[in-house]
Amino acid sequence: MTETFHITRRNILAGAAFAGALAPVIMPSAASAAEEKKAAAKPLTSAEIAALPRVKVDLVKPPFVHAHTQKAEGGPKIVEFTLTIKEQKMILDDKGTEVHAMTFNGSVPGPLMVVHQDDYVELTLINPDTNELQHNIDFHSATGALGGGGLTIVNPGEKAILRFKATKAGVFVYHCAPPGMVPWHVTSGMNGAIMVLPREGLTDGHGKELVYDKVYYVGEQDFYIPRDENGNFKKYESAGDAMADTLEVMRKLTPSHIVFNGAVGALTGEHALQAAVGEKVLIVHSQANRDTRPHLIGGHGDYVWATGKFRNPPDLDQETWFIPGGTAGAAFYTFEQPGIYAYVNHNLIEAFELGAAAHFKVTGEWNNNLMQAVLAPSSI
Ligand SMILES: [Cu+2]
Repeated sequence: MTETFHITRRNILAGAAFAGALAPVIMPSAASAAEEKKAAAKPLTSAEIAALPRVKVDLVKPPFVHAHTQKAEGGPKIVEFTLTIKEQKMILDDKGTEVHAMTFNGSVPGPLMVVHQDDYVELTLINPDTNELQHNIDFHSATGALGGGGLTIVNPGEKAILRFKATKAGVFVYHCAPPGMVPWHVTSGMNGAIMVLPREGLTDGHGKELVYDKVYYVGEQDFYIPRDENGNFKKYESAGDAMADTLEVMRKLTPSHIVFNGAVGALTGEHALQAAVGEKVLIVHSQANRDTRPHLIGGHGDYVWATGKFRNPPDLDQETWFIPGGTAGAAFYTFEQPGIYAYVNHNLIEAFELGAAAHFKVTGEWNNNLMQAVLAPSSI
C-alpha cells in the first residue's frame, strides 16, 4: 500500500519533469503543499488538538520498524504509542553474562517510533507493579519539561500519558531519566529512538527524493558489568543489588560490553539484517550515552545525517560517520554487491572485542565491474 503510493508519486513527479504542458497543473499542487505545510506548523488550541485525527501504532521490536508512510498523508495527527517498562534479566553474550536490564517494551534499544513533523506524539508510559523502580521518559525530540521527563515520573503500578508536538524533523534519542539515577537507567538499556520524518519525506536537500525500501534500527548500548576478584562477571539477584558495584564500574568510563541491539551477536549470523542488491536501506543508529562511529565494511553511506536532523542536507559518500553520545543518526545506502557486510562501530576494539557489530546479508548478482579477483590467492 505504502509502496504503491510512493511509486505513483514518483512517477507523477518524473513525468512532470518532461511535460511542460503540465506546469499549470503541477504549480497549484506545489502551492497547496506549501500551504499545507504552513498550516501544519501553526499552533493549535486545545480544542483543535482534541479534534485532530488519531492513529494508534503498535510498536515492533528493533531492528524492525512499524509500518509507516514516508510522506505524510493529510494534515497533522495525534499518533498514539504505548511503552511498557520492563525490568528484566538479559544475557549479554555467549558466556552467559547477565545484566538486570531496564527496558522500554522489553528490548534494548526500545522500539523506534515514526511520525511526521508537526504531528503530535501521545505516549502512554506504563510502569507495571511487577517492577521495583521509578522511571520516566525524556524525548530529545520534545520541547519543555526535561523532554517530558518532568511529567512522566511513574512508580511501579502507575502510568502517565504525555503529548508533545514533533516540531523538528530528524531521528532523536529517547531515554529514561529518573531523578538521581539517570546514567544507571540509560546504561541499563533504557533508551530508544523516534524518527520524525519531514512531511514530504526524505530528500538530499537539493530536491531529490530519497525513498527507502527498508529501514532498520540499530541501538548501540554500553554496559558496565562488575567483575569478581578473579575477573569473572558477577551475577546479582536484582538491579537494586547490582547498583552499587555497577556505579563503581560506570565511573571508570570503561564499558565491559558495547553491543548492538542488546547482546553480542544480536544482529549477526542468522540474525543478520537482510537486503538485496539495488535496495535502498535506511539505517537508524542511536547511542544514548557514548560516542560512536558507524562504518559499513565494503559499502558506504551514500547519504548520511550523522547527527540525524533532516533539515540539514545529508553528507555524501561517507566511509565512517560520527554520532555523538546522546544522538541518533541516519544513513541511506543502496547496496550494489551481494555478500555479507559487517556494519560496525569503527573503533575496532569496540566492534571485535566488545561486541559492537552487525551483519547485512545481501542477495543478488555480483558486479565484476565494481570488483573482481584478478588472481585468487596462490603461491608466488
Ligand atoms: Cu528507568
